[in-house]
Amino acid sequence: MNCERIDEAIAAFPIETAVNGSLVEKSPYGNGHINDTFLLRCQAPGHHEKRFILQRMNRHIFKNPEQLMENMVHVTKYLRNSLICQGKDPDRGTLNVLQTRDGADWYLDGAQDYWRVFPFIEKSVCLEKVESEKDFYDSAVAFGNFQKMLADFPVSTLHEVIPNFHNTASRFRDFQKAVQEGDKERASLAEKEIAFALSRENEAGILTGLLAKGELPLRVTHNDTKLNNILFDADTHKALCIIDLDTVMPGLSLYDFGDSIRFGASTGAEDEQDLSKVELDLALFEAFTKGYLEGCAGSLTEKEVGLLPMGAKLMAYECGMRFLGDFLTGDHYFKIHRENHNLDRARTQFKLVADMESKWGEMIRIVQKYK
Ligand code: ADP
Ligand code: GN1
Ligand code: MG
Repeated sequence: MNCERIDEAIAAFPIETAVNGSLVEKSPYGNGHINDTFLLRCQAPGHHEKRFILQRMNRHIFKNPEQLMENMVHVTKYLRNSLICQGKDPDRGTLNVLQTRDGADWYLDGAQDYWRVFPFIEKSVCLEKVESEKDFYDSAVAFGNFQKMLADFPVSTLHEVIPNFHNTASRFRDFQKAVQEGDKERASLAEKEIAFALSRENEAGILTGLLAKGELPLRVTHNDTKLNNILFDADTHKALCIIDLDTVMPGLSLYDFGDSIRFGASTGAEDEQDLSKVELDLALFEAFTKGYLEGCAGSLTEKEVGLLPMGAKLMAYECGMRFLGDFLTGDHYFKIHRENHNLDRARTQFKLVADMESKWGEMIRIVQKYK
Protein backbone atom coordinates (compact mmCIF):
# COMPACT_ATOMS: atom_id res chain seq x y z
CA MET A 1 0.00 0.00 0.00
CA ASN A 2 1.62 3.22 -1.14
CA CYS A 3 0.62 5.84 1.40
CA GLU A 4 3.42 8.36 1.43
CA ARG A 5 1.12 11.13 2.60
CA ILE A 6 -0.06 9.28 5.70
CA ASP A 7 1.96 11.45 8.09
CA GLU A 8 0.63 14.60 6.50
CA ALA A 9 -2.91 13.23 6.99
CA ILE A 10 -2.30 12.20 10.60
CA ALA A 11 -0.98 15.66 11.41
CA ALA A 12 -4.24 17.20 10.21
CA PHE A 13 -6.28 15.50 12.95
CA PRO A 14 -6.13 16.24 16.70
CA ILE A 15 -5.11 12.65 17.42
CA GLU A 16 -2.28 13.22 19.86
CA THR A 17 -3.93 16.15 21.61
CA ALA A 18 -7.04 14.01 22.16
CA VAL A 19 -5.10 11.97 24.69
CA ASN A 20 -2.25 14.32 25.39
CA GLY A 21 0.02 11.52 24.20
CA SER A 22 2.05 10.43 21.22
CA LEU A 23 1.45 8.22 18.25
CA VAL A 24 3.13 4.85 18.74
CA GLU A 25 1.66 2.79 15.91
CA LYS A 26 0.20 3.21 12.45
CA SER A 27 -0.49 -0.02 10.61
CA PRO A 28 -2.70 -1.27 7.75
CA TYR A 29 -5.94 -2.69 9.11
CA GLY A 30 -9.02 -4.68 8.03
CA ASN A 31 -9.91 -6.59 4.89
CA GLY A 32 -11.86 -4.07 2.83
CA HIS A 33 -11.66 -4.23 -0.96
CA ILE A 34 -11.89 -0.50 -1.63
CA ASN A 35 -10.41 2.00 0.85
CA ASP A 36 -7.04 1.98 2.63
CA THR A 37 -7.60 1.57 6.34
CA PHE A 38 -5.04 2.12 9.14
CA LEU A 39 -5.08 1.63 12.85
CA LEU A 40 -3.51 4.46 14.83
CA ARG A 41 -2.48 3.93 18.41
CA CYS A 42 -1.65 6.79 20.79
CA GLN A 43 -0.03 6.30 24.13
CA ALA A 44 -0.69 8.77 26.89
CA PRO A 45 1.11 9.06 30.23
CA GLY A 46 0.04 6.38 32.71
CA HIS A 47 -0.32 3.70 30.01
CA HIS A 48 -3.63 5.17 28.90
CA GLU A 49 -4.11 4.36 25.23
CA LYS A 50 -6.44 5.70 22.56
CA ARG A 51 -6.93 4.20 19.13
CA PHE A 52 -8.32 5.60 15.91
CA ILE A 53 -9.22 4.31 12.46
CA LEU A 54 -7.70 6.39 9.66
CA GLN A 55 -8.95 5.86 6.12
CA ARG A 56 -7.81 7.08 2.74
CA MET A 57 -10.84 7.02 0.53
CA ASN A 58 -10.63 5.43 -2.89
CA ARG A 59 -10.89 8.42 -5.19
CA HIS A 60 -11.21 6.37 -8.37
CA ILE A 61 -14.37 4.80 -7.04
CA PHE A 62 -15.77 7.63 -4.96
CA LYS A 63 -15.80 10.46 -7.47
CA ASN A 64 -17.31 12.93 -5.03
CA PRO A 65 -15.81 12.28 -1.58
CA GLU A 66 -17.22 15.51 -0.18
CA GLN A 67 -20.79 14.45 -0.92
CA LEU A 68 -20.02 11.03 0.51
CA MET A 69 -18.74 12.57 3.74
CA GLU A 70 -21.76 14.85 3.90
CA ASN A 71 -23.99 11.74 3.79
CA MET A 72 -21.90 10.02 6.44
CA VAL A 73 -21.90 12.97 8.84
CA HIS A 74 -25.61 13.58 8.32
CA VAL A 75 -26.48 9.92 9.00
CA THR A 76 -24.13 9.44 11.95
CA LYS A 77 -25.39 12.62 13.66
CA TYR A 78 -28.96 11.42 13.14
CA LEU A 79 -28.14 7.99 14.60
CA ARG A 80 -26.27 9.62 17.47
CA ASN A 81 -29.33 11.67 18.43
CA SER A 82 -31.63 8.64 18.19
CA LEU A 83 -29.30 6.61 20.42
CA ILE A 84 -29.19 9.40 22.99
CA CYS A 85 -33.01 9.56 22.99
CA GLN A 86 -33.10 5.79 23.57
CA GLY A 87 -30.67 6.11 26.49
CA LYS A 88 -27.97 4.17 24.61
CA ASP A 89 -24.25 4.96 24.31
CA PRO A 90 -23.75 7.08 21.14
CA ASP A 91 -19.98 6.51 21.18
CA ARG A 92 -20.44 2.75 20.76
CA GLY A 93 -23.72 2.49 18.88
CA THR A 94 -22.65 4.46 15.80
CA LEU A 95 -19.53 5.56 13.97
CA ASN A 96 -18.46 9.09 14.85
CA VAL A 97 -16.43 11.24 12.47
CA LEU A 98 -13.49 13.03 14.10
CA GLN A 99 -13.02 16.55 12.79
CA THR A 100 -9.65 17.88 11.66
CA ARG A 101 -7.81 20.56 13.63
CA ASP A 102 -9.49 23.04 11.27
CA GLY A 103 -12.97 21.75 12.05
CA ALA A 104 -13.52 19.90 8.77
CA ASP A 105 -14.93 16.36 8.44
CA TRP A 106 -12.13 15.20 6.15
CA TYR A 107 -8.60 16.13 5.10
CA LEU A 108 -7.55 16.64 1.49
CA ASP A 109 -3.82 15.95 1.07
CA GLY A 110 -1.38 17.48 -1.40
CA ALA A 111 -1.89 14.56 -3.81
CA GLN A 112 -5.67 15.16 -3.87
CA ASP A 113 -6.54 12.17 -1.70
CA TYR A 114 -9.25 12.44 0.94
CA TRP A 115 -8.72 11.12 4.49
CA ARG A 116 -11.02 10.70 7.48
CA VAL A 117 -10.70 9.48 11.06
CA PHE A 118 -13.07 7.64 13.42
CA PRO A 119 -12.42 7.05 17.12
CA PHE A 120 -11.83 3.30 17.46
CA ILE A 121 -14.78 1.53 19.07
CA GLU A 122 -13.01 -0.34 21.86
CA LYS A 123 -13.89 -3.74 23.27
CA SER A 124 -15.43 -4.72 19.99
CA VAL A 125 -14.79 -7.53 17.54
CA CYS A 126 -15.28 -7.72 13.81
CA LEU A 127 -16.04 -11.11 12.24
CA GLU A 128 -14.92 -12.18 8.77
CA LYS A 129 -16.94 -15.36 9.02
CA VAL A 130 -20.02 -16.44 10.94
CA GLU A 131 -18.90 -18.22 14.12
CA SER A 132 -22.32 -19.06 15.49
CA GLU A 133 -25.91 -18.90 14.34
CA LYS A 134 -26.61 -16.56 17.22
CA ASP A 135 -24.00 -14.01 16.06
CA PHE A 136 -25.53 -14.05 12.62
CA TYR A 137 -29.02 -13.64 14.05
CA ASP A 138 -27.77 -10.68 16.12
CA SER A 139 -26.20 -9.08 13.06
CA ALA A 140 -29.56 -9.44 11.29
CA VAL A 141 -31.42 -7.73 14.13
CA ALA A 142 -28.85 -4.91 13.98
CA PHE A 143 -29.14 -4.44 10.21
CA GLY A 144 -32.94 -4.56 10.48
CA ASN A 145 -32.83 -2.06 13.30
CA PHE A 146 -30.52 0.20 11.26
CA GLN A 147 -33.20 0.14 8.58
CA LYS A 148 -35.88 0.96 11.12
CA MET A 149 -33.88 3.74 12.81
CA LEU A 150 -33.44 5.46 9.47
CA ALA A 151 -37.04 4.94 8.36
CA ASP A 152 -37.89 8.63 8.98
CA PHE A 153 -34.57 10.01 7.75
CA PRO A 154 -35.21 12.35 4.81
CA VAL A 155 -34.11 10.13 1.89
CA SER A 156 -34.02 12.98 -0.61
CA THR A 157 -31.25 14.77 1.33
CA LEU A 158 -28.80 11.93 0.65
CA HIS A 159 -26.47 12.10 -2.34
CA GLU A 160 -26.36 9.08 -4.63
CA VAL A 161 -22.62 8.58 -4.17
CA ILE A 162 -22.38 5.83 -6.78
CA PRO A 163 -25.27 6.03 -9.25
CA ASN A 164 -27.01 2.72 -9.97
CA PHE A 165 -24.92 1.02 -7.29
CA HIS A 166 -27.39 -1.80 -6.76
CA ASN A 167 -29.23 -1.69 -10.03
CA THR A 168 -28.73 -5.24 -11.25
CA ALA A 169 -30.05 -4.46 -14.74
CA SER A 170 -27.51 -1.68 -15.13
CA ARG A 171 -24.81 -3.98 -13.67
CA PHE A 172 -25.80 -6.54 -16.32
CA ARG A 173 -25.19 -3.99 -19.09
CA ASP A 174 -21.81 -3.09 -17.58
CA PHE A 175 -21.01 -6.78 -17.50
CA GLN A 176 -21.96 -7.27 -21.18
CA LYS A 177 -19.63 -4.38 -22.04
CA ALA A 178 -16.83 -5.94 -19.98
CA VAL A 179 -17.28 -9.20 -21.91
CA GLN A 180 -17.15 -7.38 -25.24
CA GLU A 181 -14.23 -5.10 -24.45
CA GLY A 182 -12.30 -7.14 -21.86
CA ASP A 183 -9.25 -9.34 -22.20
CA LYS A 184 -9.93 -12.28 -24.52
CA GLU A 185 -7.50 -14.64 -22.82
CA ARG A 186 -9.15 -14.00 -19.48
CA ALA A 187 -12.56 -14.46 -21.09
CA SER A 188 -11.54 -17.91 -22.30
CA LEU A 189 -10.69 -18.87 -18.70
CA ALA A 190 -14.16 -17.78 -17.61
CA GLU A 191 -16.32 -19.09 -20.48
CA LYS A 192 -18.61 -21.09 -18.19
CA GLU A 193 -19.10 -18.22 -15.75
CA ILE A 194 -19.77 -15.71 -18.53
CA ALA A 195 -22.45 -18.01 -20.00
CA PHE A 196 -23.97 -18.48 -16.53
CA ALA A 197 -24.31 -14.74 -16.02
CA LEU A 198 -25.56 -13.96 -19.52
CA SER A 199 -28.26 -16.63 -19.33
CA ARG A 200 -29.96 -14.90 -16.40
CA GLU A 201 -30.52 -11.52 -18.07
CA ASN A 202 -34.30 -11.67 -17.70
CA GLU A 203 -33.99 -11.75 -13.89
CA ALA A 204 -31.62 -8.81 -13.53
CA GLY A 205 -34.32 -6.13 -13.62
CA ILE A 206 -36.94 -7.76 -11.41
CA LEU A 207 -36.46 -5.64 -8.29
CA THR A 208 -35.59 -2.33 -9.94
CA GLY A 209 -38.60 -2.86 -12.24
CA LEU A 210 -40.89 -3.13 -9.20
CA LEU A 211 -39.29 -0.03 -7.71
CA ALA A 212 -39.95 1.90 -10.93
CA LYS A 213 -43.60 0.79 -10.87
CA GLY A 214 -43.93 1.99 -7.26
CA GLU A 215 -44.45 -1.54 -5.97
CA LEU A 216 -41.33 -1.46 -3.80
CA PRO A 217 -40.41 1.55 -1.62
CA LEU A 218 -37.18 3.50 -1.86
CA ARG A 219 -35.52 3.50 1.57
CA VAL A 220 -32.36 4.68 3.25
CA THR A 221 -30.14 1.63 2.90
CA HIS A 222 -26.59 0.70 3.82
CA ASN A 223 -25.72 -1.09 0.59
CA ASP A 224 -22.69 -2.99 1.90
CA THR A 225 -24.12 -5.19 4.66
CA LYS A 226 -21.33 -7.74 4.88
CA LEU A 227 -20.76 -9.33 8.26
CA ASN A 228 -17.40 -7.55 8.54
CA ASN A 229 -19.21 -4.21 8.43
CA ILE A 230 -20.67 -4.70 11.87
CA LEU A 231 -18.88 -4.58 15.22
CA PHE A 232 -19.86 -6.92 18.05
CA ASP A 233 -19.36 -6.24 21.74
CA ALA A 234 -16.28 -8.25 22.73
CA ASP A 235 -17.77 -9.25 26.10
CA THR A 236 -21.42 -9.93 25.32
CA HIS A 237 -21.07 -10.69 21.59
CA LYS A 238 -24.14 -8.53 20.99
CA ALA A 239 -24.11 -6.57 17.74
CA LEU A 240 -22.93 -3.08 18.61
CA CYS A 241 -22.45 -0.82 15.67
CA ILE A 242 -22.91 -0.80 11.90
CA ILE A 243 -19.80 0.56 10.20
CA ASP A 244 -18.56 1.26 6.65
CA LEU A 245 -21.14 3.91 5.84
CA ASP A 246 -19.63 4.95 2.47
CA THR A 247 -22.57 3.71 0.49
CA VAL A 248 -25.50 4.75 2.68
CA MET A 249 -27.89 5.95 -0.01
CA PRO A 250 -31.45 5.63 -1.18
CA GLY A 251 -31.95 1.98 -2.15
CA LEU A 252 -33.89 -1.25 -1.71
CA SER A 253 -34.07 -3.06 1.63
CA LEU A 254 -33.96 -6.33 -0.33
CA TYR A 255 -30.42 -5.70 -1.48
CA ASP A 256 -29.29 -5.05 2.10
CA PHE A 257 -30.85 -8.33 3.15
CA GLY A 258 -29.31 -10.07 0.14
CA ASP A 259 -25.80 -8.77 0.68
CA SER A 260 -25.73 -10.12 4.22
CA ILE A 261 -26.94 -13.49 3.00
CA ARG A 262 -24.51 -13.89 0.10
CA PHE A 263 -21.59 -13.09 2.40
CA GLY A 264 -22.60 -14.50 5.78
CA ALA A 265 -24.89 -17.43 4.96
CA SER A 266 -22.41 -18.99 2.56
CA THR A 267 -20.57 -22.02 3.91
CA GLY A 268 -17.38 -20.75 2.24
CA ALA A 269 -15.43 -17.52 2.11
CA GLU A 270 -16.19 -15.01 -0.63
CA ASP A 271 -12.97 -16.03 -2.37
CA GLU A 272 -12.97 -19.78 -1.59
CA GLN A 273 -11.30 -21.70 -4.42
CA ASP A 274 -12.79 -25.08 -3.60
CA LEU A 275 -16.36 -24.65 -4.76
CA SER A 276 -17.45 -27.88 -3.12
CA LYS A 277 -17.19 -25.90 0.13
CA VAL A 278 -19.57 -23.19 -1.03
CA GLU A 279 -23.32 -23.40 -0.62
CA LEU A 280 -26.18 -21.57 1.02
CA ASP A 281 -26.52 -22.66 4.64
CA LEU A 282 -30.29 -22.80 5.15
CA ALA A 283 -30.01 -22.70 8.95
CA LEU A 284 -28.08 -19.42 8.65
CA PHE A 285 -30.54 -18.14 6.07
CA GLU A 286 -33.32 -18.85 8.56
CA ALA A 287 -31.49 -17.22 11.48
CA PHE A 288 -30.86 -14.07 9.44
CA THR A 289 -34.41 -13.90 8.08
CA LYS A 290 -35.86 -14.17 11.57
CA GLY A 291 -33.49 -11.52 12.97
CA TYR A 292 -33.85 -9.09 10.08
CA LEU A 293 -37.65 -9.15 10.24
CA GLU A 294 -37.55 -8.69 14.01
CA GLY A 295 -35.10 -5.78 13.66
CA CYS A 296 -37.24 -4.11 10.98
CA ALA A 297 -40.17 -4.53 13.38
CA GLY A 298 -42.94 -4.37 10.83
CA SER A 299 -41.42 -1.59 8.75
CA LEU A 300 -41.17 -3.75 5.58
CA THR A 301 -44.17 -4.13 3.28
CA GLU A 302 -45.66 -7.55 2.57
CA LYS A 303 -44.26 -7.39 -0.95
CA GLU A 304 -40.74 -6.70 0.35
CA VAL A 305 -40.93 -9.62 2.76
CA GLY A 306 -42.13 -11.99 0.04
CA LEU A 307 -39.21 -10.96 -2.18
CA LEU A 308 -36.42 -11.52 0.39
CA PRO A 309 -35.20 -14.70 -1.39
CA MET A 310 -35.01 -12.73 -4.64
CA GLY A 311 -32.95 -10.06 -2.86
CA ALA A 312 -30.47 -12.75 -1.80
CA LYS A 313 -30.23 -14.32 -5.23
CA LEU A 314 -29.94 -11.07 -7.18
CA MET A 315 -27.31 -9.72 -4.83
CA ALA A 316 -25.12 -12.80 -5.28
CA TYR A 317 -25.71 -12.61 -9.04
CA GLU A 318 -24.90 -8.88 -9.19
CA CYS A 319 -21.81 -9.24 -7.04
CA GLY A 320 -20.61 -12.13 -9.21
CA MET A 321 -21.01 -10.01 -12.35
CA ARG A 322 -19.10 -7.15 -10.73
CA PHE A 323 -16.19 -9.43 -9.73
CA LEU A 324 -16.14 -11.13 -13.13
CA GLY A 325 -16.41 -7.85 -15.04
CA ASP A 326 -13.46 -6.52 -13.04
CA PHE A 327 -11.45 -9.68 -13.76
CA LEU A 328 -12.13 -9.36 -17.50
CA THR A 329 -11.14 -5.70 -17.60
CA GLY A 330 -7.93 -5.97 -15.57
CA ASP A 331 -8.80 -5.85 -11.84
CA HIS A 332 -9.02 -2.09 -11.48
CA TYR A 333 -11.90 -1.94 -8.99
CA PHE A 334 -11.60 -4.59 -6.25
CA LYS A 335 -8.20 -5.02 -4.57
CA ILE A 336 -6.72 -8.42 -5.40
CA HIS A 337 -4.16 -10.43 -3.44
CA ARG A 338 -3.45 -13.26 -5.90
CA GLU A 339 -3.79 -14.17 -9.56
CA ASN A 340 -7.40 -14.72 -10.71
CA HIS A 341 -8.67 -13.51 -7.34
CA ASN A 342 -11.69 -11.75 -8.84
CA LEU A 343 -12.48 -14.83 -10.95
CA ASP A 344 -12.45 -16.95 -7.78
CA ARG A 345 -14.77 -14.45 -6.11
CA ALA A 346 -17.15 -14.49 -9.09
CA ARG A 347 -17.23 -18.29 -9.02
CA THR A 348 -18.35 -18.43 -5.38
CA GLN A 349 -21.15 -15.96 -6.10
CA PHE A 350 -22.45 -17.92 -9.08
CA LYS A 351 -22.19 -21.16 -7.12
CA LEU A 352 -24.41 -19.52 -4.50
CA VAL A 353 -26.89 -18.39 -7.15
CA ALA A 354 -27.15 -21.94 -8.49
CA ASP A 355 -27.49 -23.34 -4.99
CA MET A 356 -30.22 -20.85 -4.12
CA GLU A 357 -32.08 -21.87 -7.27
CA SER A 358 -32.01 -25.47 -6.10
CA LYS A 359 -33.15 -24.48 -2.59
CA TRP A 360 -35.71 -21.91 -3.74
CA GLY A 361 -38.76 -23.67 -2.28
CA GLU A 362 -37.13 -23.94 1.12
CA MET A 363 -36.05 -20.29 1.09
CA ILE A 364 -39.64 -19.22 0.35
CA ARG A 365 -40.97 -21.51 3.06
CA ILE A 366 -38.57 -20.04 5.64
CA VAL A 367 -39.58 -16.47 4.80
CA GLN A 368 -43.28 -17.39 5.06
CA LYS A 369 -42.64 -18.82 8.50
CA TYR A 370 -41.40 -15.48 9.86
CA LYS A 371 -43.44 -12.95 7.91
P1 ADP B 1 -13.58 -0.89 4.00
O1 ADP B 1 -14.43 0.12 3.28
O2 ADP B 1 -12.22 -0.95 3.46
O3 ADP B 1 -14.27 -2.21 4.12
P2 ADP B 1 -14.27 -0.39 6.80
O4 ADP B 1 -14.83 0.97 7.08
O5 ADP B 1 -15.21 -1.51 6.78
O6 ADP B 1 -13.39 -0.30 5.47
O7 ADP B 1 -13.13 -0.66 7.89
C1 ADP B 1 -12.24 -1.76 7.79
C2 ADP B 1 -12.17 -2.49 9.12
O8 ADP B 1 -11.72 -1.58 10.14
C3 ADP B 1 -13.51 -2.99 9.63
O9 ADP B 1 -13.83 -4.25 9.13
C4 ADP B 1 -13.29 -3.00 11.15
O10 ADP B 1 -12.59 -4.17 11.54
C5 ADP B 1 -12.36 -1.85 11.39
N1 ADP B 1 -13.06 -0.61 11.82
C6 ADP B 1 -13.56 0.37 11.04
N2 ADP B 1 -14.05 1.38 11.76
C7 ADP B 1 -13.87 1.04 13.07
C8 ADP B 1 -14.12 1.69 14.33
N3 ADP B 1 -14.66 2.91 14.40
N4 ADP B 1 -13.78 1.03 15.46
C9 ADP B 1 -13.20 -0.20 15.43
N5 ADP B 1 -12.90 -0.85 14.27
C10 ADP B 1 -13.24 -0.25 13.11
C1 GN1 C 1 -16.69 -3.76 -1.53
O1 GN1 C 1 -15.21 -2.03 0.75
P1 GN1 C 1 -15.87 -3.33 1.01
O2 GN1 C 1 -14.94 -4.47 0.97
O3 GN1 C 1 -16.71 -3.26 2.28
C2 GN1 C 1 -17.76 -3.09 -2.39
C3 GN1 C 1 -19.11 -3.78 -2.16
C4 GN1 C 1 -18.99 -5.26 -2.50
C5 GN1 C 1 -17.89 -5.86 -1.63
C6 GN1 C 1 -17.66 -7.30 -1.99
C7 GN1 C 1 -17.97 0.67 -2.66
O4 GN1 C 1 -16.98 -3.53 -0.16
O5 GN1 C 1 -20.09 -3.20 -3.02
O6 GN1 C 1 -20.21 -5.93 -2.28
O7 GN1 C 1 -16.64 -5.14 -1.80
N1 GN1 C 1 -17.85 -1.67 -2.08
C8 GN1 C 1 -17.93 -0.75 -3.07
O8 GN1 C 1 -16.98 -7.93 -0.95
O9 GN1 C 1 -17.96 -1.06 -4.26
MG1 MG D 1 -15.86 -2.82 5.28
